[in-house]
Amino acid sequence: MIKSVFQIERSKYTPKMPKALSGTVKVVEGGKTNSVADQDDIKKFFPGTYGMPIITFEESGVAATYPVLNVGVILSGGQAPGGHNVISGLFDGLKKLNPSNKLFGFLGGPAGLVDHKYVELTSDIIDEYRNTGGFDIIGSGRTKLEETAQFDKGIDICNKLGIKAIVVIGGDDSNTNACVLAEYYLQKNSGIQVIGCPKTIDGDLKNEMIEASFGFDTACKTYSELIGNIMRDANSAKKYWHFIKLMGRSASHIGLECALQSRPNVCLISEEVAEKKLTLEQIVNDITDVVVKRAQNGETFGVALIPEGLVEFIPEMKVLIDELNDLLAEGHATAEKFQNLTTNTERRDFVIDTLSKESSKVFASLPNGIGRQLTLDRDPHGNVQVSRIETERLLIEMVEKRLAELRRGGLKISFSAQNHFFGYEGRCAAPSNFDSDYCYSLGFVASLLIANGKTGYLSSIRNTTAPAAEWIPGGVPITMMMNMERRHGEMKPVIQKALVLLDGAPYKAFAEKREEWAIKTSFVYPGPIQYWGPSTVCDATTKTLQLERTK
Ligand code: FBP
Repeated sequence: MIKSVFQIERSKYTPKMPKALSGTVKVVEGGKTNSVADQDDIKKFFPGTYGMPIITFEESGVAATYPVLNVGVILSGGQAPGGHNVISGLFDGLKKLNPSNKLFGFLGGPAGLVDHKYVELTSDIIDEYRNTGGFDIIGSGRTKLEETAQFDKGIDICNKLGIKAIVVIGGDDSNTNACVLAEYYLQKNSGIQVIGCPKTIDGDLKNEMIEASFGFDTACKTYSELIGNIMRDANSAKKYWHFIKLMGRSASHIGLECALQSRPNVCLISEEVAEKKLTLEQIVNDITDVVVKRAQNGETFGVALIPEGLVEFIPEMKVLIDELNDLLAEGHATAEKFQNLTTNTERRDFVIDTLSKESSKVFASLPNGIGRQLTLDRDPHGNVQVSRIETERLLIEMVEKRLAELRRGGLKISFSAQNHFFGYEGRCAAPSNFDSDYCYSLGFVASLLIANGKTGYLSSIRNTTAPAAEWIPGGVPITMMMNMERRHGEMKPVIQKALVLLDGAPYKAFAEKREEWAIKTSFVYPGPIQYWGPSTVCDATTKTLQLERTK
């Protein structure tokens, strides 16, 4: 593999670790735990793994020996910076426990476990990937592990390779599946443990015990750098409004964090849109107001941040999307009819005729391109692929329309817009110091959870706004994060997604300032992630984490 000068130097970085992990550790168990909601139901689904205690690892100073064990690792879902460090931390942790331990990587995500595609990860391979972005060491995928036939195929390959534990590096859906797998393997007495690691740039796998999902830090810093650059360009040329859609399938954490870092003129928060039941028209009118006020101050430019998941939070769009999901659901007669139509016009007309009156009106009011994007295939979890819906273009078009109306009433202002989508640019960036350190420790802790016989746990590192030496390593039972939710028409136990809290410190900090930022140009230019230099720059955590932890 040909490496850039940066990669060569960065590969020498030694992730900082909690002091508690420097020698041998002892397990300290807390009290029994409960799920965040629906305790009776969750208990029924997870009789073996429900109620387990929270675990903390503390320095023991007592030498310990561990029997040889083989472990399998899976990268699941979207890429997030730091995944390679989770794997290198896991590898180093296993080798420290017993140099004869082996780590196998299942290829291409959960499908690798089912299809028996794997590679043994040796130090030669691991060393190539230390402190690098991406998931290319073994690849990732979105195959859902949910059927017992898949679980049993997993047992076959684990038995063949002598694997005693599987580590699933994934988001809320993947770790929900990891917990189901842990329970199944426990009930079957298979002797295979399952441990999860909290991954996703979206930042929505977090709670009291999991302070952040890895990748969020690097992705937000990367987007904020780009947003800052665009702001400076906007402020120099003074002729464009830039509408920037930011990744985050559902929650608006990324948009909010980037807003706190860069101070845009507009930043929509999907959770607020849902809470206030704002219509698309109201959203457009609000943005137009800012455009007009700024133009009247002579500032015919601006930056608006749009969360990727917005459309699903606008009440009338949510109803429309739910209806489209049913209409296009696999096996439904309407889906078959839709697929058999050949032209876009036929498909659009069919959808308009089949939807309820209200949704049909909403669908018909959307530009053709957006309508088409809303009918594209769903992901394996049944979600609309919001990254393929050009909400930023939709909003530009609608603001232009609204301004045309105002111009007819005599208003004289110009508006010229550029659209951007920042998503994939940030998902595989070289992990920041925070993500390099955090991920390495998460992987290392996973090896300790395994060595101590745990299953159904998520690897956890707490106290993350303190220097890494003071971080608290441990494990949290996955069942503790679960509640019951309707999925594909059925109530299912799932990890509760962490949306932006409107009474949370990050949102409040933004809401307090946004009116000022809207009218008065207050841009901040965060600049690129720094890997060498003063710790105040290199080790800074996200503003979200700082605000949440100082509440
Ligand atoms: P995960 O939840 O699996 O981490 O994925 C996050 C994400 O990057 C979202 O922000 C985005 O909507 C989605 O993946 C895009 O999916 P894909 O990679 O399949 O295009």
